Amino acid sequence: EQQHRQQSKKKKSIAYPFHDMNQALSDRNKFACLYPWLRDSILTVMKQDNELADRHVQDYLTRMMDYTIQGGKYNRGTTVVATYRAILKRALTPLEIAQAATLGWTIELLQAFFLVADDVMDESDSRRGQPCWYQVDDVQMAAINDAFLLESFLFTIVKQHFSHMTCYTQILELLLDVIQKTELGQLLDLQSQEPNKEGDDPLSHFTPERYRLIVRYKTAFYSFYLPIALAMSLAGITDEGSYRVAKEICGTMGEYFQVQDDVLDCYGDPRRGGEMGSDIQDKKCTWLIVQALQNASKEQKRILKENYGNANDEESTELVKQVYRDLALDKVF
Ligand code: GPP
Ligand code: MG
Ligand code: MG
Ligand code: MG
Repeated sequence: EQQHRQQSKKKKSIAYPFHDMNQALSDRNKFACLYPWLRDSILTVMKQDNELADRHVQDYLTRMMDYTIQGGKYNRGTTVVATYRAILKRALTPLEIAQAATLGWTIELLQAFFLVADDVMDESDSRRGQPCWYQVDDVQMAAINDAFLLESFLFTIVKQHFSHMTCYTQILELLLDVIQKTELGQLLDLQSQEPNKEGDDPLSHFTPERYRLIVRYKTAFYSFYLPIALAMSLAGITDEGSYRVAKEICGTMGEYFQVQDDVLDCYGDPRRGGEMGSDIQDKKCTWLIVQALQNASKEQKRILKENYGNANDEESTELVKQVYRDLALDKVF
């Protein structure tokens, strides 16, 4: 409590859209209400500081942000609000909701930054039910720059809203640390897909240890640990032990989440909101292939080696899926 009262070093009043924060709306709806306001405040900063009032620039940025940031489930963003409330153990004031939601939006921007770049690297076609941003006709490789911009915008928001508070440095360090960890996770992920050298066992990297490392770094830090840790920072928690415990628990949750995602990629129903899976063709290090290799007979291993990661080959994919079925991996899950 005392730490919390000391949070604001100086007084700074930000004209949050309190009207929306006061309404009887769910956290998710209050969270969503804040988006146009935050987007426009980023655009205003661009106009003021960088003389970027040019209509072309403003219109492009508006379109780019609307396209890439919106449309997700906002689980990460709204978790900041829920965690903040859980830590303070009481109802939040409209200001507290607005602050926690703003911090939540920084994770949504971070996620947009990652996904725009990831779709280029993975040569994906669609995301959240629409073409990937780099697949839009007049965007293409400008998407790489847009990913960098999205990253920079999240720090614009953090500066605007939290630079007057004692938790500012902690928030910045958390974000920088988690960005680095996710990028290292992406590296591990990309390396597991690399074509093998002649004579190598093509699936030798797909071990449980390797899997665990990839998903903790690529997914768990930014999806599970970051929302909790940001809320902890906002609430004035500073002792490192608490963050260590949170990191451990969130790592396990993130691992479970990714295992589920991998299972849905193969067994999910595209008609019920899932995308058509492509992990087998893309030679992804998934929970399913790791499990299969752990339990496969010699003959099944041979089938997996010959057919895993054969892009655009439906027959190969079907053979891999048959091994998964024979090993009853859905039951194992
Ligand atoms: C998506 O993983 C990628 C990330 C969450 C991290 C990206 C990090 C960068 C530094 C770019 P994926 O490719 O396995 O998932 P999806 O199926 O959603 O593309
Ligand atoms: Mg991808
Ligand atoms: Mg990827
Ligand atoms: Mg997946």
